[in-house]
Amino acid sequence: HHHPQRSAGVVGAAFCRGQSRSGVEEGPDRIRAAGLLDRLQQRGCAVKDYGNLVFDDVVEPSGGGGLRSVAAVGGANRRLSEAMKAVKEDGHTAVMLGGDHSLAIGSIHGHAAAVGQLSVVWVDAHADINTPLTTYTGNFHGQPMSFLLHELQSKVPVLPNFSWVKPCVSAKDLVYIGLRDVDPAEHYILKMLGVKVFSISEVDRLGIARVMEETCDYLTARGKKPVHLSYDVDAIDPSVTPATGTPVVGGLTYREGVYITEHLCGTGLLSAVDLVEVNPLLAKTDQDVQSTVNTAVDLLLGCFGRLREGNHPADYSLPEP
Ligand code: 5AB
Ligand code: MN
Ligand code: MN
Ligand code: MN
Repeated sequence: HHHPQRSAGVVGAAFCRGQSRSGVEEGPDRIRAAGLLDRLQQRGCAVKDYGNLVFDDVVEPSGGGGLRSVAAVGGANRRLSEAMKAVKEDGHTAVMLGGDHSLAIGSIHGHAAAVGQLSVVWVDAHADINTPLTTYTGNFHGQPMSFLLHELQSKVPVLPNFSWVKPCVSAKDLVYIGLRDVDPAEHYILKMLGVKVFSISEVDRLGIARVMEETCDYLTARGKKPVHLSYDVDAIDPSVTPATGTPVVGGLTYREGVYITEHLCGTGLLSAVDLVEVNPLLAKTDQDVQSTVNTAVDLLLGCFGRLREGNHPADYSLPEP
């Protein structure tokens, strides 16, 4: 059967237990309420909304070793992995609306389960590559990449509700953009594995256009693989996206942030995107919430072909006088 060239399969993951601040679970509904689905459809993009996942109530085992909500995070990501796999098997470009960034475990795992080897572009102020043994906050939203990388498998203990997770990404298929708050252990891991990083300093030095060219050259040098874009809104400067749990000064501009999505869309390789860490309860004003949510929508529209130069339908014709 036929799948349209570009369709969005949207999964909401209203989950906050990968970190400590409530409100990030409102992300999916706030992003929908800002008109994401309508605006994709107006652009001629077919949309299927899979709704918000229902997560089991989980009783945490005692102990836990300082890790927050380990069984809940493992269980939620298992469900999300199955959902993302199904969205990909239905032929869509998958959109995972978070929720906190621990959800990248299930999102990327499910994506890889459906399509095989992936490239991952991780846009974030943070590297989110702590292991459960290096984290000093205990928050899983700072750890997802450690569960996904083949190269870190021997450093990651098996945790309650995590035994289903199989590493599925190679370090050479991962590129970071926007980093500016990296823990010492994370910095060590990035250097040890030789991960390609365009920190915010490289964005300053090279400009975002060259960063994106080099990102795509690097990832496609060993063959073109489907791209998973994992976009944390805290990559963008907090003056633009203040409603987020771990803001860091000196981030990407709105224009740099959107450019990343336009460029990746233009490669034709974008296969799934996460949009995470929108927390409407952490803004001081409603305008701050709107700015954050509207930016999230614009990033997603960029992933589906919206160009700031303008667009027109392929069958457009001028009215005759
Ligand atoms: B986010 C920190 N490195 O491990 C940690 O927002 C922050 O998904 C993680 O990027 C930030 O808790 C997680 C200190
Ligand atoms: Mn099908
Ligand atoms: Mn993150
Ligand atoms: Mn972050």
